[in-house]
This record gives sequence, C-alpha cells and structure tokens, in this order.
Amino acid sequence: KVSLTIDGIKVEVPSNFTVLEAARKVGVEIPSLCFLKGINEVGACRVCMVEVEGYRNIQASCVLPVAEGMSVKTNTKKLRDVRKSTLQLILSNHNRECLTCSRNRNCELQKLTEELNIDAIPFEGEKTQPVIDDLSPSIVRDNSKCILCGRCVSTCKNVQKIGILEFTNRGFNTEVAPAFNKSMGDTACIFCGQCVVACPVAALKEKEDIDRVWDALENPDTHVVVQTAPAVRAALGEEMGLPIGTRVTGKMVAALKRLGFHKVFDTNFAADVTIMEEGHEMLDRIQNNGVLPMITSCSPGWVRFCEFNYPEFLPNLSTCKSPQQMNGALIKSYYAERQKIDPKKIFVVSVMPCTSKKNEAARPELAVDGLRDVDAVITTREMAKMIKQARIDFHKLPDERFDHELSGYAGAGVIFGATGGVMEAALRTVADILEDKELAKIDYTEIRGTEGIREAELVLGGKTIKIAIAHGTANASRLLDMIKSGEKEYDFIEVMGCSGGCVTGGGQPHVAAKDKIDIDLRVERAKALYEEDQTMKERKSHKNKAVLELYENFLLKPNSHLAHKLLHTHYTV
Ligand code: HC0
Ligand code: SF4
Repeated sequence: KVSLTIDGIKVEVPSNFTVLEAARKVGVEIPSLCFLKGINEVGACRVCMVEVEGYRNIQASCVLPVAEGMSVKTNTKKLRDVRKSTLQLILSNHNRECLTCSRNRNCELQKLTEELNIDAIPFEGEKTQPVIDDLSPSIVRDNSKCILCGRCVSTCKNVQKIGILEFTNRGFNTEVAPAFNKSMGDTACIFCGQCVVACPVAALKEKEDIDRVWDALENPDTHVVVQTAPAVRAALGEEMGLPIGTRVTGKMVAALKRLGFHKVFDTNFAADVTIMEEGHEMLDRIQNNGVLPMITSCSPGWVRFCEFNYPEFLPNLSTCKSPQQMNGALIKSYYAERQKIDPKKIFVVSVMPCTSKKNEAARPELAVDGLRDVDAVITTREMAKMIKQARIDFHKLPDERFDHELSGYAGAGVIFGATGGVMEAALRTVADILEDKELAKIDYTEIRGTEGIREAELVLGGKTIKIAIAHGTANASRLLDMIKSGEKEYDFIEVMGCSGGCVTGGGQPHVAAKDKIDIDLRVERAKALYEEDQTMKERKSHKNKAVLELYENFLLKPNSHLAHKLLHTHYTV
C-alpha cells in the first residue's frame, strides 16, 4: 500500500495504482479521453494532466504510478487552462454536427466539452477532408469524427491481435485507417466491432439497417419475425438508463411486439438446437475418429479470424451454423410449414449484440435453396434506437413473453451469451449422454470467469475429455499456437471472438471509458444471464420440450439429413 494526497485528501491505495485510479478512490474524477483501462494507457491526449509537488512539469495521471508521500493537485488554473486548450485544439478539427450524430448524448468528447465548460473554439483551422468508409457489411468509419485517441488501434492490435487499424500519414494528415487506406471490408477485419465499442466518438459505428426493418414492418405482404440473441437482454436496459447488469427480457419482448413484429422469438431456442447438433457431432467425432479438437463455430468474428489466420484449423470447426442462422432456417422451414406461410414472404430480423453477425447473415453459403436464413441484423443499440424512435416508454412496459412457436428454451440456451456458456451448455447435454443417465450436476462453475484461456478435464462415461475456452482473438491465437506446437491437446474448445463473449460484443451499448475503470462489464452482464438460467425449470438443452418436439415432428434426429441441409454449413479459405 502507498499513501498520498489528492487535492489535500489523504488516500491509501495499492502500489500498482495510477494517480488517475487513486483519485477516483476519493471521489475526484480526473478527466481523460485516450485512456482505456488495460488497453490504451499511453498518456497521449494530455487531458488527464495533474500537478505533482516537486515535479517541474505537469504529468499525465493515467500513466503516472502512485508513490509514497506524493502530493497531487488536479484542479488548478494552470490545469484548467491546459485542458481547455487541448480540448479546443481537438474540437477545432472535429466534425461537430452533434445533433445529428449517432453518438449524440453518449459521446465522451461531447461530455468532456460540457464538463470542462468549453464555450468557444477560438482557432478554426484547416479541417480534415471527410472520408466515409461504408463498404463493409458491418462497420462504418468516418474520419471527420476521429480524434486520434488510438483506443481502436490498441484494441484491434492488442486485444484482438489483428491490427487492421493503424495511424497512417504524418503531422496534420495523420489518420486512423487500415493500411494503404483500404476499406475495412477489403481487409482481414473480422467485424467484431471491438474498435467500435472502444471509440469515444462516432468515428466508428455499425452499419445501420434500421430503415430496412421499418420498411419490412410497413409491407402488408411480409410476415416479419424477430429473434433476440441471449446477450441482448443483459444490456438493452443500459440504453434506457438502467444500471449495468439489469436484465430486461420481458420489457424487451413487449417493446418488440409494439414495434409491430408479427412474432417475437428467442435465439435461445436455436441455441438449444445447436447443442443437440453440436453435442452429437462431438460424440460422433469421438466415436468415429473424427477431427479433434472440435471447435465451436457460433461466433462469426472467430470463424472469420480462423479462415484468415488459421485455415489449417477449419476442419476442426463444428459444421453447425450459429444459433442465429439455425433459427432463421427453422423459421423459414419448420415454422413456415406449420403456420402455412410462404417462406418467401417471411422476413427474419435478428437483434444481436454483435456487428459481425451482419456479415454472417450475408454469407452466401448460409442460405437454404437460395433463401437467406436471416434478412436483416440489427445491434442492441439499433433496437434501442427503434424503440426510442417509436416513442415507446420502455419503463412503463409490462413484462411479456416470447411467442411460443419457436421459443421454449432451457437455461443452457441463455448462458451462450457469456464466455464459457456454450461449453457449459454442451457439457450439460454431452455428459448426460456419455454417462447414460441424468446427472445432478448442472452448474459447471469451474469453467466460468474471465480468464482469457480456461481449461478443464472431465471423466465422462469412462473417457477423459479435455476442454478449453478462449475469448478474444488474441487468446484464441495463443491457444491455437499451443496446440500447433504440441504443447497442448484438447477434445473440445469454445472460442468467442470478443473478450467476455457476446455480452461485450461490438453491438452492445456504449459505456464510457471512465465507467469501465471500476466495473468489469463482462462480469456484470454475464451475471444477468446466469441469473436467467437459474430461473428456468429446465436447464439442459436436451430436456427442452420445444426442441424435443422439433426433432420428433420435423428433424427426426440430431444430424439427420434434413438437419444437415438446414442447420450445418462449411467454411472457406
Ligand atoms: Fe451470441 Fe450466439 S451466443 S453468438 O454470443 O452461439 O451475437 O448473445 O446470439 O448465433 O445463441 C451473439 C449472443 C448469439 C448465436 C446464440 C451463439
Ligand atoms: Fe479490428 Fe475488430 Fe475493429 Fe475489425 S472490427 S478493425 S478486427 S477491432
């Protein structure tokens, strides 16, 4: 422990704290902009400057380690002046069309401008020529909004170990862009959107599809069905001003019904179907000397990462489509047949916590007889915009239930949204099958958590099964390298493209960097999902009655001919 004073207040903190963190302990929030805890700690923007007794120059508090007896001042005229001119300089070359900006009222730059009481921008200089890259199916980059904080660059390079975005050119012409100014769509970008959630402004955002969804809802000839991914319910509330980790399943369903969707289904149902298909695929690979380890394939960012960077592992990927695609395919076959609706007239909308799902839905191989499984994908943020646009008072909504036709789900389906959840759901089913009895064990708490790579060994039916979990593509990379070198061996692996899994996907609500200092979003949002799992009567996918009915009346058995046609896919280099 180290003790120091901040603005005259004594504080004791661990010795690995920075001054910025120490100040928060005593309720002093030093402004910052480029700082993103654990990701971008570079002290570049000079907004978080402080004065320290005995130091000649002012210091960037986000990279300044605490020291015994240190005396720090955070609010002096000198500091206010420096911060003001720093911000004015940034603003002078910023496209300040706040009212029509997608980050209006949730922009970190706008907030700072207000908090630091900037009432004029005296130097109106040359402006960067706006270049908008909207060629990718998932992400739009607008350099006229970029403030060169580098948060996206560090995220892509260090957390994802991909490095699509970089600082290009020099001096006034410095920009953040892919090398050679390519469109993000023409690079090995996996569309995970982690750069989008790292961006404090609107320089990076999802490619919106809201208007196409409104158009479908207006069209009297179209039957519009919506499905919501597991992780969406754990975060939508934040867009409505509720605390992080509030679960809003019932209100979300009510809102979607009011938006006019004919049916509101839950992707969880298809998550349970995925477990049936993937679980049996796993058993088949074990029993018939198939390619092992089998690796999950439901995270489209991860699949794209594997295609670009580890094509030798493509035979290891499960052939199962992701739950979003399975649900789409089942809506246009099973549901359409039962309801006697022409599948060509069905428009499937997915609400996903993920920007890569937009790209996944557009993959040509994810169509059945020329009909796309999913017609439009919107993020959690886009759904919130639609709810607001429709003037629905979210807080006054009652809790409503998903439509029953394709929605019964077991607890296993909902935990898919957190890292380790797909593995846990799979184990709940595979263990019962291998042991040939109904095991009392449901919670595999030993594989939960946020450690980048987690592993376990289980003895099931007299066989030892080695499993591993990785989240964030840098961790996936580390894991695959260890398998390649022979250092590690596994039977079954879950990989999610984003750190934390879907709950912290690139389409989830923005949370300011300062709020991420003391809160681990991955933990808080995952709690909401594990809580929903606990409330379910059935918590194992193979106990889900709706799933059993689907097999009995339609698919016949897991991995059947029809199941293969509708629910499985292949990968390309
Ligand atoms: Fe996920 Fe999914 S769990 S990828 O993270 O598997 O996006 O939430 O919808 O498809 O179910 C995202 C979340 C999904 C899918 C499911 C899987
Ligand atoms: Fe990098 Fe992901 Fe952003 Fe693409 S979407 S630039 S891979 S962080």
